[in-house]
Amino acid sequence: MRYMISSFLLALTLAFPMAGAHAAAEAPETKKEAEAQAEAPASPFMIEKAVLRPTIGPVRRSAGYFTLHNHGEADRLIGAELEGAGNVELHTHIKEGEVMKMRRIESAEVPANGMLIFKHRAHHLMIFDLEGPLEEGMSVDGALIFEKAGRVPVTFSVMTPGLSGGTQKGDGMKHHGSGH
Ligand SMILES: [Cu+2]
Repeated sequence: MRYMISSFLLALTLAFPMAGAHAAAEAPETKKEAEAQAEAPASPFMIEKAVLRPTIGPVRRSAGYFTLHNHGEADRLIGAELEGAGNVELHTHIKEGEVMKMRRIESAEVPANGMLIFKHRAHHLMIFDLEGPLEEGMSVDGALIFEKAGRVPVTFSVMTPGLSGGTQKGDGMKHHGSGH
């Protein structure tokens, strides 16, 4: 964890040191807090609307979306993982003439105190080689991987984004069926 900590996080860190030897000497309440924090390491990110598209028939592919709020310094999303998926790539859509095309991207910028939005027809996660189908209502654990903040766990809900309101306006409800 090499990211710069905000004053809020700094206060937490000072109040509840995570170093095991020190924590062992703390009062029980404080120890509990320290343990809770150790399980879910402090992250400058708040991730919402983490959604995966249901799979279609035998196709073991999906797309993932989320809205990330960054309350810290700038970072870069450099990868993602999903339980039961062989591979997850970062993709974007670019317009070439009249045609929208998908391109793999190596990373995506997370602005300081800003947002990173993955949504239909923009940046999105492409999920390959799923072990089984993704059905509406399922929850799937995964993680987003950042250059500075490291691995940040996230739980995705499987739902059709157009029905969930999980994507931004102007997004279009239509889907061409190939999981993008
Ligand atoms: Cu794609």
